[in-house]
Parts: sequence; structure tokens; C-alpha cells
Amino acid sequence: MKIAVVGATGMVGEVMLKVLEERNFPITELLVVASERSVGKELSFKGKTYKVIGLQDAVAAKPDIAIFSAGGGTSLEWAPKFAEAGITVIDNSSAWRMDPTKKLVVPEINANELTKEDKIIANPNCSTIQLVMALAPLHKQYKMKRVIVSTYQSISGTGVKAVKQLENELAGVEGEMAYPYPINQNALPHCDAFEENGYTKEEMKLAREPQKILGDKSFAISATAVRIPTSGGHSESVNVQFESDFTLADVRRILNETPGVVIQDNPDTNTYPMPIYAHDKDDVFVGRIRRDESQPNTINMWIVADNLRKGAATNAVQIAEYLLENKLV
Ligand code: A2P
Ligand code: 11C
Repeated sequence: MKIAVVGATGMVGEVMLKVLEERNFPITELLVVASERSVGKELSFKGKTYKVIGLQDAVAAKPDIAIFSAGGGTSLEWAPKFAEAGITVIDNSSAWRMDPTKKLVVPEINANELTKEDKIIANPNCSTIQLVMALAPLHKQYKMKRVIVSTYQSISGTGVKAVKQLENELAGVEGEMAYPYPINQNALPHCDAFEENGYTKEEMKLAREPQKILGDKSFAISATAVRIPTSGGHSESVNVQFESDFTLADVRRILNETPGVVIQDNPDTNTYPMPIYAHDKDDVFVGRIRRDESQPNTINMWIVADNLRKGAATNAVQIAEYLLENKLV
């Protein structure tokens, strides 16, 4: 496979190259692509050095697959140009996710929807991916009625600027701010921009994307997204009301049997998922599984995953692997 990584110099792009290397994705030729500012810059992959090229040169080079993580604007403008040239785009931005003509894919859940005709495939938002990884098998068994999710999101989700802001705050130096307030020792109930309904874009992604991925609009989701000064992954407190009742033993068994999900849950040993564990791992970790004693058929749990891995790069590379294995490119 001839692969292009668009946004290769960014935070997700860097992890994308790492994941492609680790999973030994069969690459015959690699194109590392970024903005004109970075053209000529050198990046390394599997011990070799690659020079960054621009988008126009990348289209002309006709890779089989282009994995985009260069922001929504770049995707909106360039993904169609790649697709027209016959290149399959896996897009990590929010640009195409809710477009009814595009598939929104978490491979473990709905990769079977993909066909050769899908030239722009959307990768869901990071906080959505880890949520649906745990919800999908439970929804299948017990049918969800309503989900309430509150997130505790890593600064790495915002990008380099936010990581720099925290570093500056810790070092006590002034610098460019990624957030309207300090992030050190703080919690900002504000991830991405506010919309007219008073929710943030991140909260609306969490409310809408799961229904599309699960192909079911019958359940409701309400979200509050909060930024905290961690860098290893996103955490989520999730309350789910089901149509049918469950036993906690069955819930654990179902999650245990779900590929990509790992249970870390033992109050006796203080075992529960945390960003410092999830960091640099591809799995989604679930713990604090307990019955909500305030209403029937309802569960509480805590879900943590590395937002740059399963929440972004790993999921995109898994889509590419699926396309390859099923001869869809
Ligand atoms: P560059 O490094 O040249 O700016 P992050 O989200 O970590 O800030 O990374 C964003 C990624 O998207 C970077 O690789 C960045 O490249 C790339 N990018 C941003 N704007 C463009 C653009 N207009 N065209 C191509 N790549 C872009
Ligand atoms: C965050 N979820 O952590 C974001 C980052 O829609 O792909 C990715 C934004 C997106 O703030």
C-alpha cells in the first residue's frame, strides 16, 4: 500500500506514524504531508527519513489511502480532491462525520458497512470512540434508552498549543494561551466552541455521533465535556439506562468478551482506569461498574482511553487495515 499521512507533523500525525510502524502496516511507499510551512522538513519512520510534501504533490503521487489529521478546514477542501483522484481518504476531523453520504466508522462496531465506493471515510471524535466501544455490546444485549456522559478530557485533544500552555504555566512563564483561562489546577467546562443551544461542539459530537455509529436513533444522549490538566487520555463518567435489566456479572462478561475493551475494576485493590494507565495503549479501559441504585435498569461506569491512540490514530489505522484485508482499496 502507498500511504499518505496528511498532518504528519501534528500531534495525531506523529502518533499515526508510530501506530503504522508498531502494527507493521504493509507500506510500500510513505508520503508525509503537511502545510506549506513544513514542506522539506524531515520526519523519520522505521529508521528512514522522509521529507514533508504539500497537499498538491500528495494528490499527484496518488497514494492508495490518505489518512488525514490536519483540521476540518483542510479536510473539507482537500479530501474531495483526493477522492476524485481515486484515493481513499480516512478523515480524522469533524468535517464529514455527520454527512449522511459518509460512513462514520469504529471498526469493531460497523466496519462491515464499508464498500469500495466509500472514498471519504470519517473517523469519529475521540471521546465518542471510547464511549461507543463500551456501549455497543451492552446496547446489543439490553437496548439503551438514555445515556448521560460527563468527560474529563486531556489537553492533548486540543493540540500542541495546549500542551505548551500547561508547560508554560508550570514553568511560570507567559506565553500563548490555548484556553481562555489557566488549565493548571483547573477544570474548564468548555471543550471546543460553544453552539447556539448553549452546548459545546464537543458535547454535540458526543450526542450525535454514537447514534450514527450504532445505526440507531432510538436512544438519547446528553453530554457535558470538561477539560482537565491531564495528558494521557480522556476519562468519562457514564450513566446508561437500558430497556431491559441486567446483572453486573453479565455486564462484566459482555465487556470482557469485547475485543478492544479491558475491564479494570476491583475496589478491594483500588483498581480502576486512569489516564496514566491508558496512555500509549490501544485499548479502552472500563471500571467502576456499578448499578445506579436511584432508578431501574441503569448502570454507572468509568471509561478511559488514550485519545490520540484509539481515539484517533489507532482507529484510523484499523480502518485502513480493514480496507486492505477486505480488498476495498
Ligand atoms: P504544519 O505542521 O505544517 O502546520 P496539530 O493539530 O497538532 O496542530 O497538527 C495539525 C497538523 O495539520 C499539522 O501536521 C499541520 O501541519 C497540518 N496542517 C495544518 N494546516 C494545514 C494545511 N492548510 N494544509 C496541510 N496541512 C495542514
Ligand atoms: C478534544 N475531541 O479533545 C477533541 C479533539 O472533533 O476531532 C478532536 C476534535 C475533533 O477536544
